[in-house]
Amino acid sequence: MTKHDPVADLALSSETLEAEILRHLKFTLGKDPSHAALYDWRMAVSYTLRDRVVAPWFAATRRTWAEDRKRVYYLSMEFLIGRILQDAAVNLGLNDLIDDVLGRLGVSFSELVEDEPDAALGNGGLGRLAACYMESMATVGCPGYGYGIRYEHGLFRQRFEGGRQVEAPEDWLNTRNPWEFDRPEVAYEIGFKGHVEDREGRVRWIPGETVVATAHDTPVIGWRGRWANTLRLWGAKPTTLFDLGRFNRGDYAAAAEPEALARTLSRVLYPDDTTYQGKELRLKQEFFLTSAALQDIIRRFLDTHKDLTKLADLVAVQMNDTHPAIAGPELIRLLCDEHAMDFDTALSITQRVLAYTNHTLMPEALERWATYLMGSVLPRHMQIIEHIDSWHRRTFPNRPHWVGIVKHHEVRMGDLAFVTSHKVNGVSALHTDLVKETLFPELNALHPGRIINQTNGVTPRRWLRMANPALSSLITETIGEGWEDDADRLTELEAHVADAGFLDAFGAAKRANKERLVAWLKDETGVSADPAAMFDVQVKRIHEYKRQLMNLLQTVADWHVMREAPNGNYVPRVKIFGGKAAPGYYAAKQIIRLINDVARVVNEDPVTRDWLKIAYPPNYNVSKAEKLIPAADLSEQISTAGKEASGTGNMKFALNGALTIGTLDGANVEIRERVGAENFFLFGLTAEEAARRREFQDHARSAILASQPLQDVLQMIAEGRFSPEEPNRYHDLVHNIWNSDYFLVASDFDAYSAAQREVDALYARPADWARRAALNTARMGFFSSDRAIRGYMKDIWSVKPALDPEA
Ligand code: 26Q
Repeated sequence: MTKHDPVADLALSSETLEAEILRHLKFTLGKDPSHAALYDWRMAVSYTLRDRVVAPWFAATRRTWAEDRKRVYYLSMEFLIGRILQDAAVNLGLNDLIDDVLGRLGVSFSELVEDEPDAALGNGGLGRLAACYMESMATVGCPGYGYGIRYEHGLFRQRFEGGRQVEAPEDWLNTRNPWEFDRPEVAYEIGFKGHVEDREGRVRWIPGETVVATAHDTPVIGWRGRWANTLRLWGAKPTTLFDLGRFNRGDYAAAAEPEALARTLSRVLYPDDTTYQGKELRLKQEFFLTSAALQDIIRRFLDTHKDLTKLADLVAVQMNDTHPAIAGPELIRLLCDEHAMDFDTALSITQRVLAYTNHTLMPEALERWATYLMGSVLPRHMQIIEHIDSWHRRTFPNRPHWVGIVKHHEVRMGDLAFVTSHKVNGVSALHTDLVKETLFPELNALHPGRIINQTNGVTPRRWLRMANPALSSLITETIGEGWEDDADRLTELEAHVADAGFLDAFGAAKRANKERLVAWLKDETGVSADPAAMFDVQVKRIHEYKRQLMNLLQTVADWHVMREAPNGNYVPRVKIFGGKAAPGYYAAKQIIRLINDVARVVNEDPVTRDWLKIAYPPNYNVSKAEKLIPAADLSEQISTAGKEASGTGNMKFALNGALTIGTLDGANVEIRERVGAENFFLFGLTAEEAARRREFQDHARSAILASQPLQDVLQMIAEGRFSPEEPNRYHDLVHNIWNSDYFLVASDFDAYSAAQREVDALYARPADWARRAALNTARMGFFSSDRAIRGYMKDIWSVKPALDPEA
């Protein structure tokens, strides 16, 4: 194998770069530099960078073909990518050069970066994980494709009116998307409904409706441009454009029907991330993605191979949760009905190809489809699902009677995904144990070894190098280059944590990030924050199990103490919240409103103004995370133990030198093991204790009665202290804590408060704080998504990296 240095290929003089940008401005945008708007410059720079991605992209694809390599297909209903421009610049090593060149042209690169809309094609953790994994596959040289839906509208935009969440449609495709290549020639028909014909054993599905899936490709470039993969997003188009006959007869609505069905399919991302609802359109979206992807995969395989029984030698398909779990039945259908294979062979190939990642234990989030709906939308698949289930029952006669893919007139997608896969993985050590013990105990006993763990990871390129240039420069000055794609090297920082000069520089980087955030917070929320105060941050989707409410109640308790004893000595804090609630999730929306109501009262209080501020910038998304996380001192990871599968925000914060206050939940357990118990503020019930605590009838009431501070806080809220215009506003919320409190806010409240006092005590010793923060950064390398992807490649996909780590 010839060794060449693609990094050298990327080397670019500033003159060439400038000429390329100006050429795009002129010929792609049709603009004279003197008349170019911010938008024109952004497009010109984006196209210039995209041009640089093409060579490594072609090279990677050619090598995969030439070496007949096995490839990975990551099927996900969500890819929460965020902005691409600066990520591409950083990975190509061109960030500083572009900054210079644009500066000379009188254009601000950071303004261009801020002008790009976020690609918010995901809800939260699961979608962002898919984006980190795409970037890591490109960095380690794992031949792979992401398959998703090109939603016209991503996750809704959030604003607050009178403290309440108001949703508006997101519109990322409003301006041209310079990163994608349309592939109108790559198109597949996707069917729905209709009936099944059986002619002497030759079964065929005759759909009643069809749409066409067309491909839109975005190249995903890895670190230093050594490899690139493709994110292929499917858009829906009508099969028949228009029924002219109907139109001429005056039936305008009916004439546009096929068009309407198609457009709704890829119109909008479902904004629920926890409660599952059996909506027909969602099932159609899931099948749309899955069928298009599998048809594309088989077509590509057959381009170079004949024998589909060898499919698993060249193809690994990863299902990101059960959302694409119709892949099992669909692959069997394609193999049997379209390629004349027998059922047993097709099932066995399917199992060797597919694998399934589980991201949740919460029963209300598990996908189950009513058999009548599945039978009506996908009649052939319903038959195949019944076949798979009876095959499994026959093959495992000792399968308990309550186990099955189809039960109580529902298709259980988790069981379907399990049975049609060769590996099932959880996303943290604790979560994987719970998947075995609580979610699939019977299937785990029948298929020992099928369930494995792959602890989540995040990409250090975006989440450290790009988002935190101040800390990144310090790291490079201290341990040299190359930690970005070899994050274990961050441990070399440990040798410097006794060095006062290094700790000062570490503190100064954090301080610089906080100063930037202060200006931004003022702009976004009107709240003035002191950069010397502790920045205490909880940003994530709003959900009861994540316990933003416990954080807020504790904040109110602190505020109360300060007001009662205004001559006391308090460690100043800025409490920062961020996150969206699913539009139909009433309890989560009440929590949002309460945070905003409390913030309004607290921020105006002259007594506490030097000690406590609350900021809730609206519309939390990837690009806001990139501003908030590097500026955080304290990371709130306080979910009820046993409920957060992993968390990935927890990793981003610790990597950026925030200390964590958290429960023994999800990946917190492993983060604490790695960074050291003395560098992590642990509190609260364990998963086991939480489950037992819940069985005790009066758990909430007894905890509240035992805690005067909690009683006082609940009383203030119940009396309308924060909602004087409507004193009853939080009656339900407070009533729920007293009488049900499934997520154990009351039971963990005192332990949480005590842990917060430890946090205060340490923050009052800046050198000790800085040392522990630096140790967090130094010991977080394990949580790089490169490590996670290598784990998937070895344990699930059996794919060897095309780039050896030394290259
Ligand atoms: C399902 C059916 C219909 C409509 C929507 C959905 C749906 C959509 C998104 C269900 C769940 C999700 C997202 C789940 C998610 O983000 N889970 C998180 O995954 C992260 C990555 O593994 C973990 O770190 C988090 O702990 C987990 O909550």
